[in-house]
Amino acid sequence: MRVLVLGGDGFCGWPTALHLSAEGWDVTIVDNLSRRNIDNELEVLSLTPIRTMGERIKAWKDVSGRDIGFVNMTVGKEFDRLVALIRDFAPDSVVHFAEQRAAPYSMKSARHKLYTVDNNINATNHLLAAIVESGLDVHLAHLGTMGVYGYGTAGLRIPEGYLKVTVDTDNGPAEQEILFPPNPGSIYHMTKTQDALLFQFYARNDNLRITDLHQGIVWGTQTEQTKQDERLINRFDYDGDYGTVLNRFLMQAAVGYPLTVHGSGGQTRAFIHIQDTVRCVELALKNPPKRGERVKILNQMTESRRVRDLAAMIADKTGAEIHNVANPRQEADENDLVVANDQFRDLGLKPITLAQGLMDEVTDIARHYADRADLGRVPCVSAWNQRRAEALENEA
Ligand code: NAD
Ligand code: USQ
Repeated sequence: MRVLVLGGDGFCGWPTALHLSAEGWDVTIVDNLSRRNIDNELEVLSLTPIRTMGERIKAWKDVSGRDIGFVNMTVGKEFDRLVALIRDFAPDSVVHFAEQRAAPYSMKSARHKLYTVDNNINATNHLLAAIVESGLDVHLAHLGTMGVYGYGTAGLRIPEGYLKVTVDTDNGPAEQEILFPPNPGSIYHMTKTQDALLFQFYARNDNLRITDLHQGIVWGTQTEQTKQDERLINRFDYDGDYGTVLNRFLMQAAVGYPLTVHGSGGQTRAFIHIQDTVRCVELALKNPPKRGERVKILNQMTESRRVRDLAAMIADKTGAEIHNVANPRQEADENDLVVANDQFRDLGLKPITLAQGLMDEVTDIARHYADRADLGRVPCVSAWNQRRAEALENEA
């Protein structure tokens, strides 16, 4: 089985490429290394010492004896090269991680909004059009987000992607399943809701086989493969733009920085460990939709937690202090979140729980590499709007 991993140098993409290679897939990574350039722009480095793509691939060959290919390409800008690559490599599947994925980065300035929309929507549209152009029957698995649902669903158990509604017709009420109404909380999340429309269109118009994985916030760093050699280590983002909440709290606890809870911390979010991410992608690739079927949508998350409860759990285990700081985001202070994830459980996923993995992450990664941290990069300074910017200034 052959697979292209678009965005395979990133936090989720690199361990996925290794996992699929270890499982016997013939893997080629496509990435333009834009994430590494954004580190240069933001003047911050991954907490873990990630190696160059060349060193990573060589280390994997040393450890496993297996080859992984690499193509440096901007998906969304080099259409003819992309079509040629799909025709030459003839993948069974493409996994699409190649998007700008940080909500705070997407809200930093007008330029960052434009870049995120341009990069993400063009990447997805080029990929879909290229698969059609190639004439091959390629299954596309895209990494989407739980954030497409929004966080004000008033206790509704979020179904896997589609919503059952009753509509009035001339013959009386009729049931329909519609794409869940999009309710994005940032420009980044908005690009994912646009992706969903592109998928719906191409699946119906061109019979493309597409799976959209609505993933929660990924935590952890290492997988079975990235642990095998320090040269394979995965990236760990802790800065105010790219660091996600749980990994930030773990790093903050390790370096003695008070945990930065935004507002009351009543925001409830969905989480998944990176090891489960790579397993879910493999399960999705092994269980594609049939040609002519609608887009298969799965909720790729394993636990929902409130931000303040996460902070309390980590403080309890580590003795870290908690600071409630002004929230730079325009978001609900308190929300409930109940999510259906039956499909992955039915496919055999046995999730890693927060209770099992948290302390390993603090000691093996966050404390181990603490001296690489630049504490000046920890605060979240990207404000969603003028009102939020003023709140941050007043607090400073
Ligand atoms: P990441 O930024 O670490 O990796 C993305 C990779 O894609 C980077 O290596 C980057 O260089 C590459 N890339 C971006 N645009 C590209 C383009 N136009 N052409 C070629 N390469 C390009 O992000 P991640 O955390 O690995 O996330 C991967 C995907 O998973 C994203 O689409 C994100 O929306 C989704 N996701 C991530 C999380 C999370 O918590 N990290 C949660 C849910 C969903
Ligand atoms: N938060 C804090 N303190 C912090 C950082 C964040 O309280 O120091 C809060 C935020 O205000 C927010 C919540 O934690 O309410 C989650 O923030 P996050 O940065 O961890 O996650 P988010 O911006 O939603 O984005 C991340 C990934 C994105 C993915 C998304 C999945 O960067 O790629 O799509 O998680 S989900 O949240 O399910 O939409």
